[in-house]
Order: sequence, then structure tokens, then C-alpha cells
Amino acid sequence: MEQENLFGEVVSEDRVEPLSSPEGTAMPADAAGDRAAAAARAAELRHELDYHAYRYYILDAPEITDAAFDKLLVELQEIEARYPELVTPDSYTQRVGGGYVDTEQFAPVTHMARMYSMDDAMNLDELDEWLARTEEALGAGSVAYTCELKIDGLGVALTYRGGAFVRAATRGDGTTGEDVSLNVRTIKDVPMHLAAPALDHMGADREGVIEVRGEVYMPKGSFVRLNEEADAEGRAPFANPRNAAAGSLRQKDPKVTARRDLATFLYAVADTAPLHVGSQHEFLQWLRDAGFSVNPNVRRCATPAEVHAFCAEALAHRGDLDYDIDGVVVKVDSFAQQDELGFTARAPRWAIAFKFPPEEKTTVLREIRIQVGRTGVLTPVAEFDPVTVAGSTIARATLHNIDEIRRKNVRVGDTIVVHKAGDVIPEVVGPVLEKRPADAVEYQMPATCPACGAPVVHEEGEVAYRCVSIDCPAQLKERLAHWVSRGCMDVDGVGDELIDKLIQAGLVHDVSDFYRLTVDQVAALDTGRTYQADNKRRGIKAGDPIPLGAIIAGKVVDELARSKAQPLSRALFALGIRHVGKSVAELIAARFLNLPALIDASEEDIAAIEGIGPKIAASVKEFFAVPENLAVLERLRVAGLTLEEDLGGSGSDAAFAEEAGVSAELTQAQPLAGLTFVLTGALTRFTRDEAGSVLKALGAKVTGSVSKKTSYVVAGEKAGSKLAKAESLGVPVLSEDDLAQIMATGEVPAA
Ligand code: 3BA
Repeated sequence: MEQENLFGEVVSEDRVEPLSSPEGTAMPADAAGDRAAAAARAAELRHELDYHAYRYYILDAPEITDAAFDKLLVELQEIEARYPELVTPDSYTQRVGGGYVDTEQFAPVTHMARMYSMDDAMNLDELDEWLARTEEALGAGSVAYTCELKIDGLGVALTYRGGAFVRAATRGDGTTGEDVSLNVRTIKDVPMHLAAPALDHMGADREGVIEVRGEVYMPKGSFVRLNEEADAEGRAPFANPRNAAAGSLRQKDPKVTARRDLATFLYAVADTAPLHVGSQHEFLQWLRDAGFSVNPNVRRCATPAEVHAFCAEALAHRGDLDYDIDGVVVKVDSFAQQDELGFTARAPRWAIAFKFPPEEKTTVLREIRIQVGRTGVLTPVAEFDPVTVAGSTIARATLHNIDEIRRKNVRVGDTIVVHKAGDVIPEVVGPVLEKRPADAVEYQMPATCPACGAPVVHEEGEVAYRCVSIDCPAQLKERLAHWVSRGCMDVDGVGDELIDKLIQAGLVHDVSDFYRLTVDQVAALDTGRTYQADNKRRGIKAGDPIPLGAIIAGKVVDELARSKAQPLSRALFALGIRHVGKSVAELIAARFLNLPALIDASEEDIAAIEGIGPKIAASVKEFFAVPENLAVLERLRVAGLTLEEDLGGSGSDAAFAEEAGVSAELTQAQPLAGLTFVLTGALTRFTRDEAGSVLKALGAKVTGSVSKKTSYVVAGEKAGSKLAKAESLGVPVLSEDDLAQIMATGEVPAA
């Protein structure tokens, strides 16, 4: 079946042959023709990339593998490198910040029409007043409302001309904002082209300029991770996801923004006329049809009571969302009714922001405790009397560093206000100064490490205080915990408690010791609990310590063994090298592919990687210059850790392809990307599953039924109806020998 994509095109899965590169240095005879062909192919690739990005980021339903997507991107980059004049600002390649100079960044931009503010309703009474006024003005019972969540992000305006992305600007003062195009382009859910259904709906107006508006935000999870990284590296954290989003959007280097995981929700437009829609809910559908991210939690409400119900639900589910909301926006749905109401000097009369009450509590700060992180950074943590905020009890919050303590002006003994930043992270807001005890003193960082007693170092110009001792047990514990954590080696079942016991028992001194643990050693560890009664048969007396036991120990050892296959990037991040976070580790691993190559690399080699600066390169080199670190790495290698990066397709397919003798270079090159295969009949040398794995490892899609979109059918013995169908549709048929040739060369022989 032919399928139309969002851009109104029939998507063909058949690969359009990439342009061959011009031979030699002589000007090709038909240069103009080549250029025209390149332009056409570039346009096609841009549409395909947009479409697949939409499937991935908006619909969460990708049709092709990441590798196949990258392949399309690389092809477009190659064309644009050869013909720089073909680069357009809406090209997918411009998302990664490639090749753009930042001279125009943050230039002032005047909005097409004013971006108004909104009036606030600070409580239900104020909301009711607005609803009553609105019903009165428009006729009671004749008004429908569209209720939206009020996303706590940053207002932005996105401009499109003729359906193509032109520019993005911050809201600024509502009249003029700042040009943040380079950074917004890196936000994956922002379409570079409006999709066909929305454009078609605009008729002749599709050629004009439109400016859609919405919110850029940072998901809570990304915010938490970003701040954990900041703490570990001794950098100042962001106060909440909104500030983190603002900071990320105002980055000078778009590559930094690209790594920050920003996202958008759109909800307004400068001028509704060209869209040919009559209400807010129709407009939101238009935005979805155009390929924008629109918050799914919206509801058209026919009565004030329904509006109330929506607000109550939103408040109740606030904590379940992966983004921060600070209220509900209620809008009169019909544009005709909106026009009737009009605007005040600063805001539309047809909309109101119902603000959620801030979740703040007061409590008493009992102690500031110092936590020693894996990099030796001393982090002060506020310990206060437990209070319930936003549905959970909190009793501690990080104060990050001494500068934050000074800025917040909190002292032990103070009555303090606490809340949850971004709805998730407990945070001390500040002291209630009237209640400060007379004897409360300003906090001082300790001179020695509370975990090991070594002197604490405070470098000029840094906010962090560090314990630089090699054998600080607190650092060891944190390093071990980091190694096994989710984003690192991902070892299930090794928690803080077990790590404590392993250290106490003297079984683990560095991460390589994890891999020498035996089931017996782990099984014998004390759980800290004791038997309640005698058990003569097992020789147990009441009061004897209960050991961990062989079942749990077996799982722990298995899990550790399983983690040996983690790629180099995971291990690099897990080692806890200063300034090497997850994304930096991925960049480094992708460049060097294995540990020996990385150890051999010079500081310049490392700094030459796109996105990696001299500070990171120096820190990596420093790490590998320490003999103890190299010794740990050697022990890891001996223990059987792979420590290699696999850039090709899905793990198990790639592994099988390797076993079947397909070279790693071939798997990595993904020569079959964009092609669809169907296997039929009995093969002699492989099972169909195995052959399928190999084809997938080489980038192909393997499906079960033959259609016009099928690139090739591989037919074995006794192939039946599928072979007949291929022949009737003119789909080329390959033999098992042809398959062997593909595996050896990556090329499909002429059928
Ligand atoms: N809807 C913020 N303003 C919003 C179009 C109006 C409006 C908002 C909104 C004025 C949200 C003021 C800044 C602005 C675009 C002006 C929303 C949200 N609607 N859902 C009624 O989720 N934060 N903010 N932005 N124009």
C-alpha cells in the first residue's frame, strides 16, 4: 500500500541513489545539471529528515533506525558541503549548529504582532470572577472555553515563510525579543517545515509569513541530571527547569544547547486569519497538523463547572508530568467571541491564567551536613525537620556550595521556607529572618574532610571545596555507586548498602574489584539482621547474623558479569573523569572506539573532537597519566570488560553479523540503509531469522510481506506466493548466493 506522509508526498522506501561525487578535479561537463540534481536531492532529503524527525520526536513512532536516519543526514551534509550555496536555514543540517557563525545571535527581533501578557487569577474566587464577567459579556451559557496547562517555560515566537522555518525569538518585552534561531533549531521537536495538511488548509495564504508562539521548556528529568552534573563538577546549579531552559536557550554555542534536551509546546499565533480556523481548539489541531508539539492535556469545556474540574485535575496530576506547570490557562474558545471581548492595555480579556498556589512550607534548619562526592567535592546539605510538600515528605535539601549558603543567607537554627524546585527537587528558599535565634552563626566550610580527615582544598576562583585524598572512603563509595548506576554500567541490585558492606569487608577497593567478586564472598556478607529463632538442622542459633545468601549473591555476580559488555562510552562516563559527562563520553568513544586508542591519543587529538574543548581534553589526559588509574583499567581488561564502542545498528543483529563473518566496517557503513527486504522460502546456509539479522545489521529493513515498496525479495527453496507477488510487481529477486555476496561486499548484485 502506498502511504502519504505528512508532507503530502508518497513515501517510497526505495532508496534514491545518492549522487556520485564528481570525478577528478576537472569541472564536470554538465555542472549545471549536476547542481540541479543535487538541489533536487537535497530538497528531497530535507523533507525525509523532517518527516522522520516528526515520527520520532512528535509521534514517538519512528519508521527507520537511528543509523538509517544518520545516513540520510550525512548524505545531505555531503551535498551541502559540495554546494554550500544550497544550504538553507531550514535545512535539517542546521539543527546541529554546523557551520554557522554566531554574529547574528541575540540580535533584536520585532514580533509580527505584540505578544501580550495574561491576567492572573491567584485563587478560585478570582477565577470565578473572570468566568462570571465573561459569561455576562457574551451571554450566560453561550461560551465554551479551551483549558490548557500553563507550562512554566520560556515564551518564544517561531516564524515561518511559505511553510519553511525562518527564525525564532524570545518573547522579550512582548514587542521585541532576541534572535535565538541557532539555538531553537537544535530543539528536535521544532519542525523546519510545516506539514501539508496544515498548509493545504491555508489555501493561497500558505505562501505568507506566520509566527506561532509557545513555550520552550526543559523536562524535569533532564533538569535533575543537569544539576547533578553541575554539582559533581563544582559548577553553579540552575534553580529550576525554567532557568535551566533560559540558560540553555541563551548559550553562545548552539552545540551546548543541542545537548540540553529542550522541548516545546505551542499554543498561540500572531495572526489567526491565514490559518482559516475559527477557534482555539481548531487552532490547536492546526498546530498538530503542521507538525508542532502541542500539549495533549487540553480540554474544551462548555461550562464554568467543567473549567473548575479541569483545574482540579491539573493540580492533582501536576506531579505526574515530566515538565513543570504553574497553573491552567483558560481561553474563550471561539475567535469571534474573543474579538468581541478584545484586549486591555496589557492582556487579552478572553484569557486568564489560573495560578496554582505555591507549595511552600516553613520548617527549622537543624544541621548543615557535608557530603563528599565522587570527585571529592564537598557539598553542604541542609537537614531540617520533616515537612510535607507537594505530596511527599522532605527532610533535606542540597545547598550546593558555600556561595549558595551566603546568597540564601541561611544559618543553622533558622526557621526556613522550603519548596520543590521544578516540582521535584527539595530546595531551601530562604530564612524567616524575624525568627532567627540570637546565637545563630554564619556557616563555615570545614577545613578537613569529614570522611577521611584530609585537609580540604579550595582553589582560587572556584566555588568548590575539595577533598583531594586518594583514599577517602566517601569518594570511593560514591565512585563505586556511580560505576554501577543506571546511565553508567547499569548493574541492577548493587545499591548503596551493598557497596558499604563490600567496602567494610575489604572486598572492593576500586571498580575493578567488582569483577573479582565470587558468589561465596558476596553470599557471606552480613545483612545486619539476625535470626530470631534456632534452626538445629541448619546449625543456626537465634541471634546469629543473617548472611546475604547465595541466591541474591548469584544475581549480583551475574549482573556484574553482564555489565562487562557495556560500550566504551558507558565506562568512560562511569570512571568519573572530571568534566566527562554522558554526552562528552559518547563523543570521545565515537572518535577513538577502543581504550588503547584513547590512551594513546594526545591532548590535541582529544581537543580536536567537535564539541570538546581544551579543559575537557586536559582533564582526560590527566586521568590517563595517573599510573593507578591505568592499573585499574588494566585490571578491568583482564577481568574481560570489552571497553569498545559499537557504532553500528542494533546490538544483537550486529553481534550476529560479526559471527557470520560480516566485517565491522561494513556494519558501520550501513550500506543497506533505506532498503527493504523480504525473505521467503528455505535458505540452506542460514535460518531466515539469521539472514534477517545480517540484513538489519547492514541497515536494511526486513518485513514480512511484499509490496511496491519492497526493494528486494530473497528467495530460497520452495518459495511460493511471495515470490510470485514479487514477480508480478516487478520487485527484483535475489538468490542465497546473492545474499552471501551482499554480506561480503555490502553491495547488492544486479538481479
Ligand atoms: N497559553 C502561555 N499567553 C498562553 C495568547 C495568550 C497566551 C501566554 C500563554 C496571550 C503557557 C503570555 C506570553 C505569550 C504567546 C503571549 C499558554 C501558556 N496564551 N498555554 C492568551 O502554557 N505557558 N503567555 N505567549 N503570546
